[in-house]
Amino acid sequence: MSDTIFSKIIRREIPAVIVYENDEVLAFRDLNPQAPVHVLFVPKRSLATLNEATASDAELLGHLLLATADYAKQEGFAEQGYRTVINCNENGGQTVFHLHVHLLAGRRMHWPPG
Ligand code: DGP
Repeated sequence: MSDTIFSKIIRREIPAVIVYENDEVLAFRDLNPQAPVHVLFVPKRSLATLNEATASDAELLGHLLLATADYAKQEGFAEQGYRTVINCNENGGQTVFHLHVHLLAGRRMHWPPG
């Protein structure tokens, strides 16, 4: 199990603006926001990258996506739209090796992403 800055946020050892939590998932504002809303959804049980996920993690991955959509609906921007991103390893631009979903909203997104 990887111990990263996100594990420390989950354990409340370092501060973060926590916006959503349930038994499996914690969500907090990204330190370096790329949109008016930029929230990171992390599973409390850490996987370093999406590559480490196995069939036994299917429920956890489901919880991660459901929490993201739940938050978007709760905050009122689900209808207008948003983007979710999972970066994986070097070419994917991953810098923190605790699996996380970026939720970006509050502006029109561009395609293709950079
Ligand atoms: P990624 O590149 O997909 O691994 O995204 C990591 C994100 O984590 C990046 O957008 C910046 C954010 N981040 C890094 N360190 C911290 C931190 O200490 N607190 C918070 N809230 N976000 C962080």
